Amino acid sequence: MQEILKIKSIKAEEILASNGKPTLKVEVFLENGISQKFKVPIGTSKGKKEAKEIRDNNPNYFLGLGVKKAIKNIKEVIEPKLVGENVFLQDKIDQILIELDGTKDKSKLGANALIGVSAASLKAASKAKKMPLWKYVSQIYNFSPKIPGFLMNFVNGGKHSFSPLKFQEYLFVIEGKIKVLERLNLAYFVFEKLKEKVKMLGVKGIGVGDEGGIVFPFKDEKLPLKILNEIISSLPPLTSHYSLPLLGLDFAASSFYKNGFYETSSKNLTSQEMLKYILEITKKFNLFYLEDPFCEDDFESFKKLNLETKNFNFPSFVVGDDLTVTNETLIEKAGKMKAISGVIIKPNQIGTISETIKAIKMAQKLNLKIIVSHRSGETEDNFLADFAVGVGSDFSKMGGICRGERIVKYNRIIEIENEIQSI
Ligand code: 2PG
Ligand code: MG
Repeated sequence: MQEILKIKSIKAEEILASNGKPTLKVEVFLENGISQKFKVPIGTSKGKKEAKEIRDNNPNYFLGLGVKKAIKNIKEVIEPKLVGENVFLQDKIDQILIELDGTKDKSKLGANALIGVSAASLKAASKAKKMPLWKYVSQIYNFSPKIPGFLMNFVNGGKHSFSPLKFQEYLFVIEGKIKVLERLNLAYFVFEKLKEKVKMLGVKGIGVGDEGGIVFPFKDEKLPLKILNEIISSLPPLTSHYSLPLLGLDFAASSFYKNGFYETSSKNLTSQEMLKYILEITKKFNLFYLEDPFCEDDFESFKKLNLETKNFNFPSFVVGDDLTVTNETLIEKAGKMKAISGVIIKPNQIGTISETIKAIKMAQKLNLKIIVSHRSGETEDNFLADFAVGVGSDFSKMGGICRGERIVKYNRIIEIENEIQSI
């Protein structure tokens, strides 16, 4: 018999995300007095097919970025319909949200309003069941929970920093074979060495980008790869039992694709030339992970790259983010045409938890690696850590070993590792 616990009320407030922009904090209250909050993250390099967040466009208030309209939608449209609904029926709650909005891209009520309510409901339900969130997610959606590998951000370029680098993220890949604190120990070592090496190049001040990586002060896209590879080969002996960490890139290529060309540091490249360039750096620097290597409409180039990397003698994943935007249909398209071998999952790209789950199930069915990811504008909410574990993701992207809103997620993963072991 399905247990019933009704939603009593929903509160929504304006707070700030890590980039200073307003976002929503949504709290769902249940009839037994339990409540849970979710703080909504914000993307910067967004896919054009992502669900749309609603902003106020009042230039005198946070330069138009206020979210009072989204809050009004929760109070006036969403709350009246969800009060009295059973919090344990997540799919039904999300279906009501989807129908109330009625648009394909969630632009009527706002994806920021919808994901706020959807995720806060999920958190409240897990609290009511007295279960950690990761466990609740794995049980209701039938996943095998696991601690994912880490894709940690060490250098921030593109739209995530003031760096002249065109590529957005230089990632350090730590597979899920060693304990979380050992991984963080490795990451700390690499981050400190990286800062030392960059200083040795004559740089006086080193900034931190949106996701906790350094703001690299040079435009040469290959230089961070060269430096990071040098550091990896000098890692201390404690890692000898572990297959060497590798590097990855989130190119976020749509952000430097202009008028049919990829504008790299040295020259403007056609898609074919970009493919050659990516293959060259992938081989040279042993790149394990290639996210959004082409612009978000170019499924064909993704496919060519995915095919070529299969011939390499080391694993290399081609991953869709802006290409697939956590959308079940786009993931199915990209997966079936073999354009990708992994997929980024971000709940606010699609707008509800149950649609996110559908996207994950589709990716699993097509044998794609699942990477649960933060956004560049994050909050102190650690939801993502539980969610990544609960859906049994292969990897998580939660930022560098720097900035509080990234560290809270790693700290939660440390706790979850202990929770999983004690079961
Ligand atoms: C990405 C994300 C997170 P944003 O492109 O993968 O790293 O960035 O949140 O700005 O879309
Ligand atoms: Mg990305």
